[in-house]
Amino acid sequence: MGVVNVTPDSFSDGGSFGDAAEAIAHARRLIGEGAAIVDVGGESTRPGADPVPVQEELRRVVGVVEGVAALGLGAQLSVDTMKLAVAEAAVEAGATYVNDVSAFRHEPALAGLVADRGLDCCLMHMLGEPRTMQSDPRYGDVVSDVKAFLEERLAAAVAAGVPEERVQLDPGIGFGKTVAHNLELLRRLDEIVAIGRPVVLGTSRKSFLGRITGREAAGRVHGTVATCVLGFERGARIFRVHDVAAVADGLAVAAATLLRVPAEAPPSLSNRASR
Ligand code: HH2
Repeated sequence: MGVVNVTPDSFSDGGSFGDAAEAIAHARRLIGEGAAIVDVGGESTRPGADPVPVQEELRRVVGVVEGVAALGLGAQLSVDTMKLAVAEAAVEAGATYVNDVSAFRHEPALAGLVADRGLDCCLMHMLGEPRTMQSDPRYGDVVSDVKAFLEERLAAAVAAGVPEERVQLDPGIGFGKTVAHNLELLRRLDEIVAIGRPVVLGTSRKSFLGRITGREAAGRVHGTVATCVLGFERGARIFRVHDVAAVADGLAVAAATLLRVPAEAPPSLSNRASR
């Protein structure tokens, strides 16, 4: 899953693709590098971020989703939003996947849209909300707590009519978590995988990698690849990343080693071969 942030303030690439044409070109590049899903977002969720008004988020997102759909490159289009109105407009523009970091808590009616339109969705764990989530997050056992939360949100989505097969789950790396919490989740990711739904992992360029390597966001690509390979080994299968080419190489090697997937044609890279 390649990240396309159409925001002035995202933590690692804010302002890089604020213009729709640049964002569409970036999406094309990510698909060419092997992304099977493109995740378009118009609201930063970095720690301390302020909410974006719905009209502004619509303005940022809809034209980009439309433009990427018009490329006809076959990648699935995801909208990264907590807002029903933004998801509805993105779906009209061609999105078939809703990535909601609030897991349908911000606007529960989002579950109805996913159910009615037969969409895929990602439900993510977050402690608190972006503005305050990094101030002293605490858990009993972080993995058990995140797992219980995701099981509850999966049940809520199913109760709202979303087929279980449409739901993917994400432990929410960096969303109300210390460095130790993030590493514990990564180390024991198999316990989240055991819920039985595909697990999405979003470690890309995040600050815990900076705390370990001493690098700024753009220099965290090698650390990102390490986390994706560790996550793959523990059963995660969708990786939300900024640096698709590097991660796709890491995952191709991991898949060839662990799954004996033929080295020259891993499914995750079939896009790359043909574009
Ligand atoms: N992380 C971010 C945003 N959306 N969605 C899922 N499912 N999982 C994640 O880990 C996740 C996410 C934050 O990263 P980014 O989009 O690069 O930054 P920002 O929120 O500042 O735009």
